[in-house]
Amino acid sequence: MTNLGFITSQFIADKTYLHGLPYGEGHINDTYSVCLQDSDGVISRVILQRINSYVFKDVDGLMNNIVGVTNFLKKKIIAEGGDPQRETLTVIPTVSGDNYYRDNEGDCWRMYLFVENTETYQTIRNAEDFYNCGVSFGNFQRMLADYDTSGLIETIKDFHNTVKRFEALKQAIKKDKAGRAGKVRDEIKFALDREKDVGVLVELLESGKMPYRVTHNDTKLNNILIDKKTKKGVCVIDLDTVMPGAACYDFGDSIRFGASTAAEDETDLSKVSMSIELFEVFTKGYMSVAGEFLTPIEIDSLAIGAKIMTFECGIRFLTDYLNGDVYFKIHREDHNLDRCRTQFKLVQDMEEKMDLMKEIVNKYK
Ligand code: ADP
Ligand code: GN1
Ligand code: MG
Repeated sequence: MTNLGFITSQFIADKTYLHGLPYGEGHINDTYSVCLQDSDGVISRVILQRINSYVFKDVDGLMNNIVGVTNFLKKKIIAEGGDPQRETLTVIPTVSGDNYYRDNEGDCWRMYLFVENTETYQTIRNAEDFYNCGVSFGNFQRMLADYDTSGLIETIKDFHNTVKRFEALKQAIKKDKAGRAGKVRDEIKFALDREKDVGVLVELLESGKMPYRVTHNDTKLNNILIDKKTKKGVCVIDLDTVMPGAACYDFGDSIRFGASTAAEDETDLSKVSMSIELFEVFTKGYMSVAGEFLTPIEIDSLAIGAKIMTFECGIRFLTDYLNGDVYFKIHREDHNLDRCRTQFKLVQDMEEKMDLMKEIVNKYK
């Protein structure tokens, strides 16, 4: 069993470890909230994470990315009069000054300041809150617009290359490692019927028609810490996938998760749809910031980007299901299949609402 007290002491030696508890609902890393006490009896918390080394092979490069990006953001936040310890992540180094700690079993650990008085949502309760999320993710792209990408490694190659994701699905169907393909014929058909969509964004980027920007690439709702009182987005977290990408990746992934009327793993598909009201408030918030720097082609890509990001996520869940659940953490049988089904339901709904989605984007440009 992991000794969280020992791991914690590799980062903080002058406080007493009280306890550590699993925290959050991420699908990738193992996150703990760790309680500490100083010599005056003051209790504080930090975030301790075991980095998923199956997903992230180059932990040195990954942590250099995060330290580089957060240091850069801190300077901008200070210049804009914000709080650099609250509005971006703060990596706590190990006692020997490293960005992460590798334990005897080869697991890699990192520690962050705990951003207090915030919460994360799994689904949006109030449309206005989603407006604030749009502003935050728009601001994240804005603040990183002049970041020197030569120092960024690609932490997961071809992360949002939908063409390659589709290829991976075809391979998974062919190999059928977990013997599940027979059970998901409808989902496989749904995916294969949409092959024509998969190259749209890749083609725009690779032809140079659409610029690469520094994007977050995983802008789901629970990757933004929301102030408990003001309900404004405070801090964009989960910076593992900050890499060059298309602006619509971030817009699209936010819509995929946050504009859904149900949880990502809802089993009652009648509850799952893309709320056009939520789509509109997010678009309004995002465009209030990003409208200033996006090119017309990028603006045109937003609505279709939402659909493609959702489709891509659906095929990733399906691929993982066929491969035997090796990538995303699952908490029940068929969890990845349930997740795939919600994504495909959303795709179908977006196909019906696409004209309206485009009209809404145009309204705020
Ligand atoms: P994963 O990659 O597994 O999604 P995250 O980095 O997103 O991991 O962390 C999982 C959850 O932990 C987040 O959704 C959030 O609720 C919480 N969390 C992460 N970092 C912090 C932090 N610095 N302060 C407060 N909560 C955090
Ligand atoms: C993963 O790390 P987390 O839970 O925020 C995944 C995203 C998916 C998302 C689906 C590095 O995000 O790409 O969209 O699950 N992150 C990685 O919920 O693969
Ligand atoms: Mg996360």
